[in-house]
Amino acid sequence: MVTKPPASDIDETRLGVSAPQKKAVGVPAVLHALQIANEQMGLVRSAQTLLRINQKDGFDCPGCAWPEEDKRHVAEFCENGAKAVAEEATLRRIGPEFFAAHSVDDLRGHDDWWLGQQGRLTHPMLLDEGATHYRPVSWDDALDVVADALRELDDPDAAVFYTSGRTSNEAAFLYQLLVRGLGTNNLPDCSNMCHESSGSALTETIGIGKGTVSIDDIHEADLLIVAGQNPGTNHPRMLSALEKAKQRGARIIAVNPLPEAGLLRFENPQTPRGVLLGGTAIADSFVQIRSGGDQGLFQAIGKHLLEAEERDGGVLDLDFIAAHTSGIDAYRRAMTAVPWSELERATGIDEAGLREVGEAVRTSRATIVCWAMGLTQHKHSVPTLREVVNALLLQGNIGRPGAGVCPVRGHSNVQGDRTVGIYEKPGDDFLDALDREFSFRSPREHGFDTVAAIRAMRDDRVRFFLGMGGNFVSATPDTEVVEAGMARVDLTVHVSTKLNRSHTVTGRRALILPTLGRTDRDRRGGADQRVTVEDSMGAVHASRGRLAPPADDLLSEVAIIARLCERVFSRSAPPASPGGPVSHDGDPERGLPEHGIVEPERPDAAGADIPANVPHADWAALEADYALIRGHIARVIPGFEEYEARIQKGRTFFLPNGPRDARRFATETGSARFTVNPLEYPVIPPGRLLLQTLRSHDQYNTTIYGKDDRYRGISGGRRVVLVNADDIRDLGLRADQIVDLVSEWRGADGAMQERRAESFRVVAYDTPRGNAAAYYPETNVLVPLDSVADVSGTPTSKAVIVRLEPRASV
Ligand SMILES: Nc1nc2c(c(=O)[nH]1)N[C@H]1C(S)=C(S)[C@@H](COP(=O)(O)OP(=O)(O)OC[C@H]3O[C@@H](n4cnc5c(=O)[nH]c(N)nc54)[C@H](O)[C@@H]3O)O[C@H]1N2
Ligand SMILES: Nc1nc2c(c(=O)[nH]1)N[C@H]1C(S)=C(S)[C@@H](COP(=O)(O)OP(=O)(O)OC[C@H]3O[C@@H](n4cnc5c(=O)[nH]c(N)nc54)[C@H](O)[C@@H]3O)O[C@H]1N2
Ligand SMILES: [Mo]
Repeated sequence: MVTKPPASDIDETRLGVSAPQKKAVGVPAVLHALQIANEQMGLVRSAQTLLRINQKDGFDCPGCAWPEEDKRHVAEFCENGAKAVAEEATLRRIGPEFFAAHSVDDLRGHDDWWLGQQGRLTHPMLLDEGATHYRPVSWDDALDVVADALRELDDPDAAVFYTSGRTSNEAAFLYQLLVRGLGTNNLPDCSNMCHESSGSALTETIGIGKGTVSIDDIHEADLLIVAGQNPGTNHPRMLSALEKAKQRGARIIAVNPLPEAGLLRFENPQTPRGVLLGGTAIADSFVQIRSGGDQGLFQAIGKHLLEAEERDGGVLDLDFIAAHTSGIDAYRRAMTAVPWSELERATGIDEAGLREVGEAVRTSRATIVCWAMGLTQHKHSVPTLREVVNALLLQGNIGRPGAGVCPVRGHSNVQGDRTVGIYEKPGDDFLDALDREFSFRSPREHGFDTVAAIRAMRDDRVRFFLGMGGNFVSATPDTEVVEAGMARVDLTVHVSTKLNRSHTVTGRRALILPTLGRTDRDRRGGADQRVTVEDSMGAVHASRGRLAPPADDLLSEVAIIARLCERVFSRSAPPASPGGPVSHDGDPERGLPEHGIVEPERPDAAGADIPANVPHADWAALEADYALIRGHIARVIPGFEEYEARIQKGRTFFLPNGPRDARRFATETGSARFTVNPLEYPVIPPGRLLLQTLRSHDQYNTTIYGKDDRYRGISGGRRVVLVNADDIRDLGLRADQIVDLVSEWRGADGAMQERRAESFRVVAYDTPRGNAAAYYPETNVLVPLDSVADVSGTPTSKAVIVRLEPRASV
């Protein structure tokens, strides 16, 4: 049965627990990174590779989306960037022999750590219906299988096209064109599980779904609030920027249920000070908030500022408020009405503590709020982030130097993917421009996001699934539902660099299409190709790999998609010359599209399996020269003018950002919006805990590099649950005991549902009462599919109600 959880390859009996560390990085981190690099790549390749990370003519680190400083260090990488690179640039290979030796059943019995350790994929592999093993196929045959399945679909909405955020702008743009050319907007992506709440809240309130600060703003800020983020592990290069800000006199406040090492003290291995003097204390204050209490904290900040204005004046930026915002009166009334006692309950922090944070904000000349998953993966994440905006707007802290919102993105090109069209809810302006450029009519009906895609699979409405990178089965919530849903799909296809669980829990037929990663040389059309990516701060730059790819005939993502486009849009289709106008298929009302594009004629009987309405381009030429794809992007998406010229010069360029560039807010009201959001916070039933699922120091999402979480004092294993010592006692448990985690969720029908993750070791940890933490993806099985954030639909990975059940026998 496919839903059988993998046997853990990690021997959890060797798990060790010691005191968490109070500082991050430093020399041990560099040594650890080099050791992993050496194991995977050997010494020469390690040196060649690590020195090119994030250099001007090098490749973009696949580790995270934090931007590069303009003046680069010789080694512009961090421990975890080096691990990400080693994982990709490894010399280990898995070809047809590997798949002949391991049945899919066998592979399914391994965890993501073991699967990832096997090496780079080298050959397209097909799993026939009923077969026990994948078998090698030629690229042509593999792509024919995909194209045939796509042509045979009765309904394009029965196909799902997932994207993970490593895909380059060029590949992503071509991919969304393929999907829209087929007639659907079913483009769920990892962002749906990640920063979607940020996008939703920021678009509503400031008119752009992105952050408004640049790296210079970070350096210039007077106060930085880092909330719901663990940069010491997940964005280590951010610590260098925070250190620099500090040295210029900035104050840093960490808001987190956990005292994360990187936020407390940081040893920068790139400066003598970091190595010799014990580093910089990063956070001036650590606000140990109750999980899910952040909306209360930002309301408290707003309330404090409003009260101070009332009392003394001179606190608010009244000119900014008058010129650029709407809704202040209703917001003021709401903040007056919310009692301090309620804010204390939400945050677990007393009024004096809350006012202290408020004072830090009041006295700051320029404030930035940075955040990540601790703020985005709650039921009330969107209201929480609207409240962040409210607090900043009061002092005009958006669109001036050293101030703004800074959602710190995860995957290295997740922001770029969205910019170039990976979105299930595309806007009409974008689609109109796309249609004009490629002479077709793209679908207007919105598609599935990640959770909607899973529901559709569960309900047997999905015939085809394609994953452009990522590990859909492990990364998504409610693992058992997802795995059962995957098994109902006719054909599942994964374009991947490494083996993962999504290759083992498949549809009736399955394909693995191996591809190039960032570090690999990408030679097409006789030339080395560059790709481009956008960092967390809206800066676009080129990336070029140099390493010999794992196999000679490996195709890039661009090449794979271009060849699919060729097969489904061009083969045996009529010539691309437009015929008479035709109305959009299935919508006779619509008639000629507004922009007056003449759509191609319906093909005759000979081409009856070709959709009538397809994009037109010279697909082979695009594959041979990615600059042509950038040309299309430049014509379709504002801000990419002279894309190629700017990239050729090796420059980084900033995409336009209304709030940052000109305090222009493209919202419904045409101004930045104060909003009223009734206070929400999790209520934990007696005897239960609120579980957050988070990353260890040795993993990249579902890729598990190793078994340690050095800063948190965990070694040799991953099945731990971190619990407050008083809760352990009150629950009648003891530290080191093995328990099952059982989540409790009341379904729409009112019935209580339970989900179970077995055998976790209880570890006493400094976390607020009632809050617990355990690693993802082992705990995804506990997250109910229907437990999603309001508005954004993001799974509530940081808020799962659980009880701990002692296991009868250890
Ligand atoms: N090495 C490495 N780097 C990565 C990744 C990786 O897995 N490994 N993943 C990448 C991706 S895709 C992403 S999205 C980012 C993720 O980066 P993070 O968001 O830093 O990742 P998480 O481990 O989910 O950590 C969430 C943090 O929020 C805190 N937190 C949890 N609940 C709350 C809350 O209610 N309030 C507050 N204030 N804090 C809370 C947790 O204690 C933890 O410190 O990192 C990216 N970079
Ligand atoms: N419980 C819980 N669940 C979560 C989260 C959480 O905090 N808690 N976080 C969520 C977040 S923030 C995110 S972003 C998602 C991540 O979800 P995904 O992006 O789907 O997952 P990853 O683990 O990053 O994907 C790893 C796989 O990507 C493939 N890969 C790597 N590089 C490349 C490349 O260059 N090209 C291609 N084609 N493939 C490549 C490899 O085969 C590798 O196995 O998970 C989400 N799920
Ligand atoms: Mo993410």
